[in-house]
Amino acid sequence: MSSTKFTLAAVGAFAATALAHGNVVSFSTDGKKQQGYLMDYYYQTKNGGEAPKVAAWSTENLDNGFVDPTMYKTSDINCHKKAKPGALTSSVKAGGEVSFEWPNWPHNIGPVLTYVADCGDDCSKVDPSALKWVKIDEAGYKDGKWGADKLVADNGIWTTKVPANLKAGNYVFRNEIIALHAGGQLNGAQNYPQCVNIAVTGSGTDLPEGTLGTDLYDAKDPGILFNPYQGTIKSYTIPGPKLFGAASAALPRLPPTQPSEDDSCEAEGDDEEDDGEDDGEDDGEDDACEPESSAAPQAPSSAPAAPVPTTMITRTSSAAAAAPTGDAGSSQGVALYGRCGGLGYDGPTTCAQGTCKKQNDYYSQCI
Ligand SMILES: [Cu+2]
Repeated sequence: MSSTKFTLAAVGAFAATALAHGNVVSFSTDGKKQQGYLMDYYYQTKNGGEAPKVAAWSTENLDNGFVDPTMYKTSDINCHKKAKPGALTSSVKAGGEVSFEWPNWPHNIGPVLTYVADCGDDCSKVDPSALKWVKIDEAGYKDGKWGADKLVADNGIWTTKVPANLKAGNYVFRNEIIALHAGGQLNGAQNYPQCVNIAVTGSGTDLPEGTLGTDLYDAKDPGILFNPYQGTIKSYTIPGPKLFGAASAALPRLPPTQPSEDDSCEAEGDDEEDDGEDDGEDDGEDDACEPESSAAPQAPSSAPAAPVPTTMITRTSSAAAAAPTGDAGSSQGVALYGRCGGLGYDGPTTCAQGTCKKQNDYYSQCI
């Protein structure tokens, strides 16, 4: 995993990891809560099951990690790694609100942005690399606070107002946090994009030309290669295209800041070896998207019962974290991609196929 390599390279033998926090586990439109994509669904599918149909996009964000600037010119910058469109489409009124839930969000340094991309007749069939993004919401650095400070203060809920004049139609909404605690070094920024299909209703007609995902950012943009530990921050240029409805006068672009040599953030580089399971245990209440109320997504019954952390727990780990070793030759045992260990688990620990690998303290898996 490139993020693992990067973090390990950056911080040496040790890295602090935070519990899972890289996925939007639920979202709300006009106050109505709906199911997000959970990493459990990925494992369910791998186990031959069927994942619930949701409007949120699936990803293969198996380490609850991020997209880094070396991936800005790949399709993964659109909606995270190997993202595929959600099967459903939710809806919101123009002028209404969409909220995204990022449980246990630990990074308070960096901007938060929301984009929409017109997906034509059917968002469930769209190719992410063809989407053209229009930024409808951005929070950079203001009055001593980052956008992400607000997200943390609001318990991981980010709320975006849909422009009242936005053209009615089907959109992919893209909420993104760019964590900059390591942004002082080249390719140290961490982008966490998450996508959901939402139709905007109303009578709006405005929709500016959008920007392809691969054109959104550059590794050396002043708001990407940015040292947040430079003392008093006098100005911060939010990356990406201009905001919907903003005047077209371009803001002066500052030269990129010097990469910092002694980045105190390095001690908290993270995200490798985060767990590959959800931490938001949504109860499935009011989960259904409107188009398929008879097929309401259910909480996966085989979901590993991970304790929901109430605070961010930091621990140190090395790449050689102990993992129970499965007996790959056994004809008995856990199926490929099944759970084979972790705190609170008391099932079989040998794998019928593959090897039992520790993903985190709560989850080991036959892979
Ligand atoms: Cu992180």
